[in-house]
Amino acid sequence: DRRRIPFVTFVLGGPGSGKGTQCTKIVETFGLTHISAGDLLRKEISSNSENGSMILNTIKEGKIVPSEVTVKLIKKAIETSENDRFLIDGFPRSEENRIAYERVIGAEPDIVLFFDCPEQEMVKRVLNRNQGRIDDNIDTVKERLKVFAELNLPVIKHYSKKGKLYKIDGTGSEDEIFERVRPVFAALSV
Ligand code: UP5
Ligand code: MG
Repeated sequence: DRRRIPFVTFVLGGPGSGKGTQCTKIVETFGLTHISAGDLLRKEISSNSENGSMILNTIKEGKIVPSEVTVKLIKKAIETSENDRFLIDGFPRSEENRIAYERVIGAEPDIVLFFDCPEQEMVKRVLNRNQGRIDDNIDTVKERLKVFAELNLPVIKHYSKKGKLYKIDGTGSEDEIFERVRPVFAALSV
């Protein structure tokens, strides 16, 4: 039977901290549905939607797309899914994003994962990715790091105060990191 209110995990961390990589592993092991805000926005660009060029320019500059646009895409992804347990990856990126989400969805997330990783390691990973992302260049990465520190860290602090934050050491191999994540979901048995 479908839960009326879904179980939601926000997955946060700086650019290249391993959010997407770890979400894939969580999906494989625990069966949650992965909703990547960045992927939803990139899909909007490639589908030539009305907001496509605005989103492209915002991502190119490493800035944050207006909450209204992103929340709408996330809401649709939740509503069209058969699942009732979600990983929302790379969102909310600011207090404004957070407040817009909580207002529109009408609920707070159940838990928040934060992949804590040194800046130099994040830069190295992003610049090595080589998948043609328009924001994977040194200038945009610097801006993404700045925006993360200024606007996303306050969101992380907010959920820490609420006792919902799981801070995960984001250094080491992908498997080592996943062994730090595993107990979070194993204990919830969600
Ligand atoms: N890698 C992963 N784990 C590794 C490990 N342990 N050791 C060595 N290498 C590792 O990993 C990054 C790279 O590192 C990969 O090549 C991976 O193989 C390797 P990944 O798992 O992709 O890290 P992730 O944290 O997902 O990095 P990403 O670059 O996706 O993070 P961002 O937060 O920068 O990107 P996102 O797609 O979320 O957002 C992009 C832009 O969209 C934002 O800058 C913003 O402009 C816009 N946006 C919004 O405006 N609003 C939103 O809500 C979301 C996005
Ligand atoms: Mg990602």
